[in-house]
Amino acid sequence: MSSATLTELEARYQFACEVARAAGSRAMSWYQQRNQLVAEYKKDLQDLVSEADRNVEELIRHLILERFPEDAVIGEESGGDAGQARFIWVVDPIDGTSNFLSGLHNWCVALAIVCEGEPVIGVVCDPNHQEIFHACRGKGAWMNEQRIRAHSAGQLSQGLFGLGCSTSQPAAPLLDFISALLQQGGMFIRNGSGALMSAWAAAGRLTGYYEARMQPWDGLPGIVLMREAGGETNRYEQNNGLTQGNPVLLANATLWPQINALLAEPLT
Ligand code: 2AM
Ligand code: CA
Repeated sequence: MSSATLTELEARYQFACEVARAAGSRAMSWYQQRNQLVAEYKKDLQDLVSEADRNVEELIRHLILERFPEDAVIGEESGGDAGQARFIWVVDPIDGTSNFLSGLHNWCVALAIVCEGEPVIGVVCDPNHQEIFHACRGKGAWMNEQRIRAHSAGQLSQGLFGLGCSTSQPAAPLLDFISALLQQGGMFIRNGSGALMSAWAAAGRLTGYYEARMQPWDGLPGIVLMREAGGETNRYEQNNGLTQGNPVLLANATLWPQINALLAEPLT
């Protein structure tokens, strides 16, 4: 466990929520004028970015470094270097950019803080619904002022299970997983924002969430949220997950092994 003191964590936890709200509000102003934005492509035609992503990330970086100059910030759009910093902020200014540019309301600002290799704070801000999901190690998981908990389902056939995918991963294993889930009487949903769906899983709206690979900036907030919501996660930190990304499987302790058993390569 990291050596972060309560004071260090509390100061950053409160501030992370403030930054996420400010970023959510800035992103919302861009969203309301989205017709003026030009979509640009990163790795392929499904991997989008625009001026809004870069501008919101710049705002987040500026706010964090003004308040905590000794911390490091790593962002999806502008990268960054952790250096020797004890607290590393990992930032996705807009998770769900494709939705954002298409006028679909499922997108969010996602932030996480890692201290000495441990993800300790996770925040997901959804300004379209005035919801902020937040968690800090040892303090539970919350949506606005309300405590949230993982879904209580005991069987795969209950509720909606969240799935994420992108062109970075092969289709066949995902199709096999979906097929196995449906054959067990389960049902899935994909909304196009992995960080937001993970937060919904932590809030018990979904029975869980799976994605074959999530980058740290969209994966880490849900990892912290689900752990603090009383659910299970895979060991996302292993094999350089904090810098390179890893698969993500979130669910309650009863469902987690049942879902994991449906994967061609079960997780640990
Ligand atoms: P983004 O909106 O921050 O780019 C959409 O399917 C989900 O996958 C979103 O969380 C999106 O994040 C992410 N995503 C989109 N393109 C991706 C890619 N090439 N590699 C990994 N994740 C990607
Ligand atoms: Ca993004």
